[in-house]
Amino acid sequence: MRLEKNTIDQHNTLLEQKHRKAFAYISNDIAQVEEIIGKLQKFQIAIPSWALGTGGTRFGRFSGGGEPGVLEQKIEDVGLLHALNRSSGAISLHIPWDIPKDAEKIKALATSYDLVFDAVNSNTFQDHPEQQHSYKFGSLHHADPRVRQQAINHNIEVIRYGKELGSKALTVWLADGSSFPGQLNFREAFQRTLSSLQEIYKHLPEDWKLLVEYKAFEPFFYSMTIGDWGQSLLLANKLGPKAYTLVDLGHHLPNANIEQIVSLLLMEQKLGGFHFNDSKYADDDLTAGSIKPYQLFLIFNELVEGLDHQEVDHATGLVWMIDASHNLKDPLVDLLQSVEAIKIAYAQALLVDRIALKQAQQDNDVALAQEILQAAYRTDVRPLLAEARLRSGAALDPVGLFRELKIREKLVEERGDNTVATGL
Ligand SMILES: [Mn+2]
Repeated sequence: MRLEKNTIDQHNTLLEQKHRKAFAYISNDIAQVEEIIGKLQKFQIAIPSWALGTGGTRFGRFSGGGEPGVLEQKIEDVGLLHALNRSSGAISLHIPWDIPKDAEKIKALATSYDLVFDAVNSNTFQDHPEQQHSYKFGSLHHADPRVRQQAINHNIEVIRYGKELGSKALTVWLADGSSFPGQLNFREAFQRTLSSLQEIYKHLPEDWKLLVEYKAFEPFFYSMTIGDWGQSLLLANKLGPKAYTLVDLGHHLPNANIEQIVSLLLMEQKLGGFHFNDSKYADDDLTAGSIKPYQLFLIFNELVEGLDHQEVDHATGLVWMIDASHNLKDPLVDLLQSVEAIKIAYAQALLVDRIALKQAQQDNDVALAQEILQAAYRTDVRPLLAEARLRSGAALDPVGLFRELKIREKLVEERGDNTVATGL
């Protein structure tokens, strides 16, 4: 289904008066309000094709109705999200879950929803029916050169699909590691990974990025071959200028200071992109901002500071993406909530009084530094986001309109009650 402009306009007309009041109240106090709204309008967060269906747990999967069964329907779902919030103008594909059989047609369909293709993702963390060698003991780090070559070829194929769709980045996340001491020679595993990535890097178009994602543990529980940002940065540095580190919020050991990692990667000009999600215990893949919204703000505080320091455009400087999987909520509502939480943290970070903060740091005025950060964090910026949406032609209340229009019920009518989206 497609959302018509007049449906959104009608919804907005009913809410506009209330919104105007809230917006006037907050914008009075913010000198740079127009600049912030402009930045919010520009800031887009890519939706991964695998987040549109209900995710599973290790113990089971409870599919919701009306899930997108084919790539065309996934694009349609992201189109719905983008129509509702005008902040999700990109889709990130996972190969081989979403192979574009007719790239031109797929591209035209995406364009009709005003969507572009973000990073393409390879998958060597599970076996696929047609492949010859198993990834049970890893892929790019595997001891057997035939397995490595198969994984390299897969990544080259993913680049080819991405080129056809106008994508500009390849994200590599490896489920390569070990679960028992002695299983792996760490140095050799790392070196094999590097030489495999070097092969893939050779096939990367000039204007592309190679994003190297890391993860502390899971699926392996003793070591991961790209386990932290240090290992990812080592690889990115050795690979060359097109290689970057990708930070997935859920891929750290508990209580890691992710904002400091972000700051230093930016300093090294090696932060390539982001996977947003939230977690309580491990890689829980919960809705962004649902558990630790202050951490999300602190991360954006460093992002804004670091990007401004290097005069990099916030919207285009990094690859921004959600990487979450939902097994309780409607995946579309959940994605709307994630995008909103990410943009709230971004808007709050834009509000930080940078000059005053710098002075407080210079003066070692610790209490004042905290006051400055928390003054921004405790500002209710939701009317700013709503105003940005209104000006972009999106809904003032995307989740409310989704429910009001009974979008899920309509998708169930169209697609059936017993659909299962490809993915996790
Ligand atoms: Mn990720």
